Amino acid sequence: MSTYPPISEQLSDLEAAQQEGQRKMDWAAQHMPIMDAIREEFLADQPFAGERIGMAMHVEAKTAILVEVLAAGGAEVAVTGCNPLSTHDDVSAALDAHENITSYAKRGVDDEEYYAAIEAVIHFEPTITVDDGMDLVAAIHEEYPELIDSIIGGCEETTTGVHRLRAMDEDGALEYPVFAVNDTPMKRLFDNVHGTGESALASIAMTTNLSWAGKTVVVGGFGYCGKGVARKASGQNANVVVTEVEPRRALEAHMEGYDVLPMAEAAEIGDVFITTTGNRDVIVREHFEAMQDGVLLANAGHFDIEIDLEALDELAVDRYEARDGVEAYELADGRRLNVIAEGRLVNLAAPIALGHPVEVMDQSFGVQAACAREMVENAEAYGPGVHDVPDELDKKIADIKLTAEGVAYDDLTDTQREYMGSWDHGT
Ligand code: RBV
Repeated sequence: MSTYPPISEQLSDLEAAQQEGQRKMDWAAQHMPIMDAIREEFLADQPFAGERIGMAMHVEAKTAILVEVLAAGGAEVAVTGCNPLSTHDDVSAALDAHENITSYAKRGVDDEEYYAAIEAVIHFEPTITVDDGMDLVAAIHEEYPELIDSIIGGCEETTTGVHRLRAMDEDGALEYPVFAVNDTPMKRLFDNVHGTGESALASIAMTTNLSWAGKTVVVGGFGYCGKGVARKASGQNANVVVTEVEPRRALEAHMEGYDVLPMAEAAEIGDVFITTTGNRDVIVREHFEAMQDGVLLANAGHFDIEIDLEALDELAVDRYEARDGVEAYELADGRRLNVIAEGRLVNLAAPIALGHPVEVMDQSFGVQAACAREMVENAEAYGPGVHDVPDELDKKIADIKLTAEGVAYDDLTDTQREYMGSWDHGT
């Protein structure tokens, strides 16, 4: 058994924390019609009776609703964080109070505690894993391969996790099936684009109390997240510069009307830098050297590797906390470069961060919940490796949301269906 204690054993005023956590969850739940509908289905059908679900996710109010809904479906759940700074301890405490849920998530953990909490979830011997970033899958394969036989499958929330899983799969090292939840239209066209765009900008604005209007905002990467950040920054009257390494994405950004520049040139003119690439070393020493006094540096990618903070630290002659969540690095000539939230996922790790808006997480977690069910009910259809989410299942989540919003849409007629399915209707 793991000796790492659940959150309830780590907080001093537990009751107050549980109450506040529950209040945050009640608010989120009011705006999650998809999760509401799925909860009803799960309560009736009990798809997870006898299953143990292990999760590593950002433990805040919306995620807590997903955890509760999985428990409502009959599962026992153990959960921990997927980022050392994104947990809301009060929400974690409220979850841990649930009869069938154990939460190990805590904000501000060091590396050792972070992995001890992951291990605690693994010791619970999950039959299903739900990851955001693949840390659970990795730890199980590396440290506890004997558990793999009893694991039915997993679900992965984010781009970086799916990327890691596909690399693992290509090496023949992934030994159980995992759904690429991130890659569904219902996830990435909304969560990655609107969710990241809105919440990254909101977190930076709230952390700094500075305006977007008239600023030059440099967006590193024009994937789904980068597109969202660029679009929302532009909507806030910023001048947007995009950096890219992929020619078609660079062209897409150019045709959208953004300036496209190499980072070395963007570094000289940017006021705010936001990385969204999922890759390392996007902003490095030569870029810091070229930057103007007072710039803001933030990362909206999953890991804290996009801005080379070690190099910045070496370059700096002084370092101090300029505001809550803002670390100023002062260079020899007096220029100050301000790093937000330690270069970690800014929309979740800044002190005031709340993660993506509730509505988009309702969609992403709707897909998660449906995928967990699909994995349990049709396990034999999925061998070891990364799997695309069945399209029908993704469409169903969209349909639930449209119904909740009172939006009606058309059906194909039989003639149309026949036409689309045939190849012999030429000129
Ligand atoms: N994300 N979760 C939240 N619970 O508030 N906000 C964003 C939340 C997820 C999002 O789906 C993204 O893919 C992932 O975090 C990156 O770690």
